[in-house]
Amino acid sequence: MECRICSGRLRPFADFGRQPVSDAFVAPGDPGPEFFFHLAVGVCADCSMVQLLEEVPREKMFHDGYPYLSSGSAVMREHFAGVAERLLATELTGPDPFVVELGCNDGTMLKTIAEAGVRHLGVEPSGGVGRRAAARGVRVREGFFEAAAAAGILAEDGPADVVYAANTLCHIPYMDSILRGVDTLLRPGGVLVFEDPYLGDIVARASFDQIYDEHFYFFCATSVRAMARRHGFELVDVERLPVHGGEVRYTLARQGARTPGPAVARLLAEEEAARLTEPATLRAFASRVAANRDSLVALLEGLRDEGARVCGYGATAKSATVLNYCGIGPDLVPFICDTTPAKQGRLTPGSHIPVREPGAFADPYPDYALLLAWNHAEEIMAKETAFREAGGTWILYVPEVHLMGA
Ligand code: DWN
Ligand code: SAH
Ligand code: ZN
Repeated sequence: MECRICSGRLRPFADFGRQPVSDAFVAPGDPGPEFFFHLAVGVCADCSMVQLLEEVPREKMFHDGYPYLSSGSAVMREHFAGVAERLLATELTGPDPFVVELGCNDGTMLKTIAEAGVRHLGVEPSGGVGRRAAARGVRVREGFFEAAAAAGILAEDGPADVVYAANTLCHIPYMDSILRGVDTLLRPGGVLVFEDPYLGDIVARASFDQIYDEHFYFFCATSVRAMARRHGFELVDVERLPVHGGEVRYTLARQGARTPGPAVARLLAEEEAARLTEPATLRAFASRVAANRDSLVALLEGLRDEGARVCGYGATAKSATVLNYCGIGPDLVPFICDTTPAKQGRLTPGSHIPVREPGAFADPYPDYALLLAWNHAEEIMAKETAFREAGGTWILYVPEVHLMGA
């Protein structure tokens, strides 16, 4: 197996078996059969990039019916408003600035840029969510970003000051084409800013459900710096972010264009001290994950046997890995409630648990709720205080299986 970044040798370290497309929620009349692939992860012996061993064709994941909406979390809406404000104040201050967002989804970030009257473009292959962005006044180009698309955008709009991507670059195996495209599109002093789940947090918290079809790469400063250099870019800034269970925002500039900030060397040193990308560290992570699976399954089977009422909260893409890897079906979790219209009334991929509207949660409250959207725990627990007041108990499985009751 070859590294998708440098063709180096991949060392596999964790295997989650047969998995479905994580956001392919099954509609009642769907003809089937569902698409499955082998979910396993490895680390490159040469450039240290952690990545999936098998790639799911992009059209199977990102299409008109892609259900995920960035605006589904109040914390994320606030986060992206802050991102936009900061880009406006720091990078978009010249005459007639231009920003391109890759994977703009429903326009949660670019909405603020559009309202400020600044030139922008969202590139979004998933037509349904892209139309939601357009309805908010965001300018959208439907399609996958890659080298050819970049040339088209440059011809139409001219060079960009910033290319921004949140939770999107890690979704794209064909990074060579992406970085060539960014190089085409950015003006000489421009920057690529991207934020994605951080390998350091995934390992520290054993948050194995960050691993699913859409998440192809698991970035850290060490591997991103190596990846950037292959394309004439330099990693000039990193910033840890609390969202989605721990992310890092990376800033890349052309080599020599900006002086790297002190945070880069600090994070690189931290990763080295933790031996973050060494096979022994990653194998230890895999062992903790297997132990967590066993205790989660034992807990849910015990609750079923004693007749407790259980439901799931948040039909996340991440939950596909948990549910299918642990073999959790409707016998252990009879339904999951979720605010996303395109998921409701459907079944979770592979595990076939019905997804219901949020009102189903309190009607009546279950005894236990498995928090599949654990990355939004603070936001969800703050709005669902009545659940615990009514005697309900949350089940979390990150960083290990634990209960949060009254
Ligand atoms: O990287 C990705 C991230 C940004 O979003 C994509 N590959 C796909 C998606 O992953 P996810 O589905 O695991 O993301 P979230 O943000 O953890 O999904 C939360 C889910 O929970 C959504 O379906 C909405 C739902 N939800 C809810 O029902 N009530 C969320 C909140 C905050 C709530 O209060
Ligand atoms: N940026 C949003 C959405 C993340 S979900 C957020 O952080 O909440 C990932 C998004 O990337 C999806 O909307 C998907 O359609 C899009 N995507 C996938 N491949 C892409 C590509 N090659 N170019 C642009 N967008 C892409
Ligand atoms: Zn490599």
